[in-house]
Amino acid sequence: MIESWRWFGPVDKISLAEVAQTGAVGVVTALHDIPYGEVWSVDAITERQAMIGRAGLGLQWNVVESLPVHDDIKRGSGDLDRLFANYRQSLANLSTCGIGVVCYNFMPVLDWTRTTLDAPVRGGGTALRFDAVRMAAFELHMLGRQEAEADYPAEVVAQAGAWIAASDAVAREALLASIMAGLPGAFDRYSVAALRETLARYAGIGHDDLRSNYARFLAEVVPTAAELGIRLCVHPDDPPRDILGLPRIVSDADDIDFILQSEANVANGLTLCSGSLGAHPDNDVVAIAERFADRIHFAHLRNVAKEPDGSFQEADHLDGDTDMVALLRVLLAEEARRRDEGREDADVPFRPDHGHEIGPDLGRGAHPGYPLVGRLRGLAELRGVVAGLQAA
Ligand code: DNO
Repeated sequence: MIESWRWFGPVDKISLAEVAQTGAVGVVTALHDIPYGEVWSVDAITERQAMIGRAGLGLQWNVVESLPVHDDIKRGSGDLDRLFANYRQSLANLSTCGIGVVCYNFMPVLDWTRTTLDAPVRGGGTALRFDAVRMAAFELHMLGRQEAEADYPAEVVAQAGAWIAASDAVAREALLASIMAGLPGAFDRYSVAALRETLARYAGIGHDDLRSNYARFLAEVVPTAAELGIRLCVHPDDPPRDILGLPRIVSDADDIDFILQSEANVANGLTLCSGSLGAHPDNDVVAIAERFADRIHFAHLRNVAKEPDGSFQEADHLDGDTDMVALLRVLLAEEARRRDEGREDADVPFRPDHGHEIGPDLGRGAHPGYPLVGRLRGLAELRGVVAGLQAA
């Protein structure tokens, strides 16, 4: 397992020196300032590599997260030939620079979505939370999407009405900002009105349409990735369910099976995100990891605790609903299998995904979910489990 750390580039509040202090050796990053759909040039990539290398800390950019897929590709309209060509060119440039693992997602419009960025945890820390009542309040009463009533239990709909009635403008603004916080780049933060317009562009696009647009994307880029020796790895939907009336198609084992079979090449792989998959009540994350082990090129390790109404909150890395020890056992067994085959990609890069804000994290203003100490706690715990399993 290659201990890695997500770093958002020069804007990150956490320095590369601090990343090195965590013990991680891999840096997971992206060129967030390049607009979606444009080519990542060799110059831009090497500049970022030099920045990471220049620090002289023994760090290396080992995973791209993410090379974003333009929304036109997801919607299946627009100048797709240009977008596919650009994506292939970016892959070629990354390969020229020696970077071989590329994560992306196929979530329409938004990326990961939470309603609360500062849910209190023991001792005064904070955690990310998806609250079904607040999400319903947003959809029904801020966005005005009446159809959303069918997406929530009656009890949640009623509580959403109460939440909105008791809320003030500040609370509603904070809810919107929390929902938008998952978008990593400098682009595409929506106001309620802009979000409504963007959602309208998906009218009539259902699961099957999105799946066929996805299959087309894979057919366009996987052969190039395979030739270049790049391993693509899709990140699951977070949360793994439709939201805002948008279809989501990377949520469970059936979805993953469809994706991996649609281009049956190892270059078409999966980011095993235990937290995203673990938020679905029917997903057995350990079983999913076992089933698709040979296509896992990258792992995001974190945990969530689910609640009966569809809410969930991010738990400590070894706590929550997924048995992290069992999951690591599966990943280590897969690495051993690859090693036996003499494969160069035997070691799976992983990063401690998200973390609570604790101690000195509070008030430091790191990217939501990405504080230093909370993630370091996760990394240290995961490192301990790996060492224990390897010694057993
Ligand atoms: C959340 C992240 C995701 C991920 C993208 C990949 O913290 O894991 O935002 O980077 O979905 O494209």
